[in-house]
Amino acid sequence: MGFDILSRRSKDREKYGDRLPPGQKVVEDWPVLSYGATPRIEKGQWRLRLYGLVENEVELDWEAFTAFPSATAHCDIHCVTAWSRMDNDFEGVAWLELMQLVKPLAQASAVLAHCYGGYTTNVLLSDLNRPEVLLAYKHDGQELAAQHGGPCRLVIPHLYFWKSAKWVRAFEFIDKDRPGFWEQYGYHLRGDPWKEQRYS
Ligand SMILES: Nc1nc2c(c(=O)[nH]1)N[C@H]1C(S)=C(S)[C@@H](COP(=O)(O)O)O[C@H]1N2
Ligand SMILES: [Mo]
Repeated sequence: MGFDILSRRSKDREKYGDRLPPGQKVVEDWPVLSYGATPRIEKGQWRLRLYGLVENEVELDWEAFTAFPSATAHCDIHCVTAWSRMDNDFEGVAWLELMQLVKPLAQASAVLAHCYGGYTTNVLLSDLNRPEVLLAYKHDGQELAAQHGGPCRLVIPHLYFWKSAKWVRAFEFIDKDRPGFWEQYGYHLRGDPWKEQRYS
């Protein structure tokens, strides 16, 4: 019933106040939202490539990737389908750590994330270059489950969660923002939940 949803939303609002973006409701579980099947990638086969408009293109294997110091982010996540999951603890490698290694060129303004399984999403460098943005391999103290993007996913807490690419395998540095998978189907190019940038 519509009334139930409305009263639940106002309870969420009472509990979380400004932490809850407009139009969102809190869930206690963690829904799985994947387009297509879950790719299964062994850590031994896993590679992460950073290429395009950078000084140093690199390809990291699991050992090289996990040799970077680990960073944590305590955050809420907001799906464009209107659920929010509060108080997540992610652990992984800080995006900014990798930027010190690859050094994006001045003309790079955005990135296209490419995933195992074919999914892509575009993100501005200005949205990625923030200390809480991680390439996460753990969630709430556990190894990231395959359906949630394990062994490694992007986590960008301040944008709708479709930007947080699961099973990420490459970042392509580009000069001009170019729509990824959902963006080509009408999702907003940026996806700020506070501005309700759901569709374009
Ligand atoms: N590779 C890949 N990444 C993806 C998706 C996907 O289908 N494939 N779905 C996106 C969407 S729409 C959301 S809401 C979140 C869901 O993450 P979860 O399944 O861990 O909740 O992952 C995002 N990242
Ligand atoms: Mo989503």
